[in-house]
Amino acid sequence: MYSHILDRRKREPPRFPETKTAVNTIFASRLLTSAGWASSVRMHLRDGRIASLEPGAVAQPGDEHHAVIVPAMPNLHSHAFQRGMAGLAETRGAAQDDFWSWRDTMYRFASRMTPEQLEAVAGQAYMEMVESGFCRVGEFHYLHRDLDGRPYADVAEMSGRIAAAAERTGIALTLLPVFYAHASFGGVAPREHQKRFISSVDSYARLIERCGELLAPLPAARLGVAPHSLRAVTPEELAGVLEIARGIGAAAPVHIHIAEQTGEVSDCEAWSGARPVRWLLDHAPVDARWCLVHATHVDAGEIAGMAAAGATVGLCPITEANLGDGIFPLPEFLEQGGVWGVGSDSNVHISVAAELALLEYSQRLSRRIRNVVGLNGASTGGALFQRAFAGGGAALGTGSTALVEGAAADMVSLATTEPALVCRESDTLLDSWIFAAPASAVDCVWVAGRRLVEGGRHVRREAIRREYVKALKELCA
Ligand code: NGQ
Ligand code: ZN
Repeated sequence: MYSHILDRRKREPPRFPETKTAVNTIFASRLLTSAGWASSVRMHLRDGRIASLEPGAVAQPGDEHHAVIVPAMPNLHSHAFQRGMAGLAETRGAAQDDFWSWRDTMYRFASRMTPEQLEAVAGQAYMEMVESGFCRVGEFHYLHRDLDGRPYADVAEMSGRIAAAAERTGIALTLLPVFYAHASFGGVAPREHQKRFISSVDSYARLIERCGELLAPLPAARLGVAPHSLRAVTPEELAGVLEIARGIGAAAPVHIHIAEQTGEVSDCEAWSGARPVRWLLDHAPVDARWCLVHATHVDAGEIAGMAAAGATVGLCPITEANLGDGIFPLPEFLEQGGVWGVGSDSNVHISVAAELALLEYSQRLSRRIRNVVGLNGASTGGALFQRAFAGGGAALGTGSTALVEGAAADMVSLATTEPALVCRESDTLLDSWIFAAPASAVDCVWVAGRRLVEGGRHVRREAIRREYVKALKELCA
């Protein structure tokens, strides 16, 4: 039961005694603002926000000095529990391995996880996210029921564990409780290994209500809805979920997995006569609140439709590569002005820089050209970073939180002593971080003004790791 977490919160609001939380002044030699790079910037932080930004300033005694500060990145799609099985599905089975055989392994892992273990595994995943430069996670959370598929006494027991892990690590949370009801298109009954995921529209309404209560003490948290996929949700259920989303608020994010696999596209065509993205655009009010996760297999009309709707495409390059999904037609989507962000999805490897590098590299490999995402004369790292940042904010319900006065102080300082970053300036810093630097290029990370990472290490790393090791030993016993 997560009620102990709620009770504890009531007594003692979330805080990080390990970090400075009061007024704080930072001096950055170079800082990436919404208007581009600024030099010699003094920044005052207050109550988790940037109270003032003064470029061209002179450092004052007591200022905390950093060479380079950039915004921290939103991670728009995660299944935190899957961090615990990273590397455990890399042996080919008797038949040809694919997404669906990986999913069987993942289901077996999910079927054993207790609430305590979920909290510990999510804690490790979120800590690694923050250490790599992510400030916020969109948790697409679907492990709702107990090991036998019965509802927990509290419908939001497992969601509470996700919130507790976010609180423990300091990452900002956009919780996306998943609605899941069927094994395939046309309302096929769920399989045995899907029994922990299942909701009815009524039980989902109760879940969303409880999640709202649960997130209330976390000032940066957001709540959205997540119909899992067109495979798992009937059109009637989708309408019910969207009705529930209206109860959260007009701007509540709506996330859905879509068109990740060619098998999913052909099944959707067999069911409806239309491809998945086409079906969705024709039957749902897709707009800027929506995040279409993967959208790997799309034709020209679907690309134009997604861009025109203003939806964010949620690209998860490392997971999509790991699962053999395919390659999103990014150049064509960019031509239409499409919005996209990145997610770490299966969390097989957690890294802001590696997600962005692989996104660009998969395009280079398939198109046999270079600098695909960059505009003429502009840095590719700069373009990748700015676009992923804007799309992530749009998808997670925060809008752009670029480093400007009044914005949340969610930021990363880069270690310019890192050989890969020596003699790099402005956007070539981003190019060199993304394409050329090791993980140690991240020095400090602040979320809501709290310095959670120092010298590349989360301030709670040891304790969080201990809890993770204990949970993994239990799960692997
Ligand atoms: C998930 N993951 O929900 O964790 C899915 C697998 C499914 C990805 N699609 C389950 N990458 O899609 O049916
Ligand atoms: Zn996913």
